[in-house]
Amino acid sequence: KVLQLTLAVIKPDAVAHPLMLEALHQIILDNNFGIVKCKDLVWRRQDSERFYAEHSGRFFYQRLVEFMSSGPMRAYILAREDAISYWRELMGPTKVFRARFNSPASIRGQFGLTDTRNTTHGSDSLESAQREITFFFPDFCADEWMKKEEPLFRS
Ligand code: DAT
Ligand code: MG
Repeated sequence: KVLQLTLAVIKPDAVAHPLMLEALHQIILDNNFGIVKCKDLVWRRQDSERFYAEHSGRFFYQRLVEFMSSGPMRAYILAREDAISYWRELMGPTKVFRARFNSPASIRGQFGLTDTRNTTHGSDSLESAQREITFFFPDFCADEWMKKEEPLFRS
């Protein structure tokens, strides 16, 4: 098993509720992620469009873009063994109905409101993790960080 970095985002629906934000932050800590970076930010509409360009043309795209630029978000770079798939697993399925009924203990199962307002984002592959980390944290160099910091997470 190797240490991985992933990009996790608490979306505007959850940041709007302090208790939900706190609960999600605690889930990150309870699951043994290292918090490498964390920042609060608000997207302009064009940030939202650029980040979700792969979905342009889908029926939910306008709704998604508007929602993601509707208020503050919190972005994390998280470190853990298998961080990418582990965080995806904690989030649960994209669709709220599936999350509620098939994975009720997952983040989306507990907190998701609709298919769009689904509480969190997580990178889904090594490639998207790299791209998304750079999207949110342009000054962050993963290679440098791995070289310098990995020993801290070995035990
Ligand atoms: P995920 O966020 O699980 O990686 P995705 O990459 O397929 O899911 O889609 C990105 C976001 O777009 C998702 O978090 C919410 C929105 N979305 C996806 N499918 C949707 C749908 N069928 N209806 C409404 N919104 C949707
Ligand atoms: Mg996705």
